[in-house]
Amino acid sequence: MTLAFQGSLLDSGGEATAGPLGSSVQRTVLSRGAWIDVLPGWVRGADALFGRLVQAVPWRAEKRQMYDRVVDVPRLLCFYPEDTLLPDPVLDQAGQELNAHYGEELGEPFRTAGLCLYRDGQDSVAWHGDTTGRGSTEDTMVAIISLGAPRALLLRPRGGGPGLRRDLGHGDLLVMGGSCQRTWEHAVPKTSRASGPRISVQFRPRGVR
Ligand SMILES: O=C(O)CCC(=O)C(=O)O
Repeated sequence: MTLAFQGSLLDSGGEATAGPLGSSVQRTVLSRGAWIDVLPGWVRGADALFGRLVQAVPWRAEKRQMYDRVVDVPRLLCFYPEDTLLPDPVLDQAGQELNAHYGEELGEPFRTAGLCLYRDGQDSVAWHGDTTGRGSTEDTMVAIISLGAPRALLLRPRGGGPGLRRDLGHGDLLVMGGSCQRTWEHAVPKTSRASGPRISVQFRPRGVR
């Protein structure tokens, strides 16, 4: 696949690595037991990793029913279930570091990885919480690594109230925790601005989708 991508001037250009998560992770406490953690530029050499994933991942175009029509899902996807080989060793390393940092608080490991490729500003995901599984009834965590061109990830409380926005790309980490999947929603809206491609890698525990 060929996608025009402009790397970050801040990217180290070296080997991609995801090091230990320390005290530099910044937590923002939201309402109703939800929170987010953010660590900008966590994955070093993220642009090289982005380039490898574009090529190595068997990206799939999906369709979904919308009222009486079947429409294209506006992004490409690939899901790695529990105990499958991830498409790059840096993602295994990232998963291990996430488990080392969050394992005690989460009470279980992150086990699956969902990858999404937003090819340009017209690709998007609508407002939702990850409530297909246990996230509808239990506190949990979803950890997202963003690679490639930054896109806005918006969060808003269900039922109304002020939301927030984080622009994520180039190796940034955002973790949604506590009740975030059932009391808040998140979205990556379309943008009419020129936007390069972005990959989102979401680590989730067993039974959370
Ligand atoms: O692009 C992102 O980082 C968000 C992805 C997401 O919310 C999802 O796939 O459920």
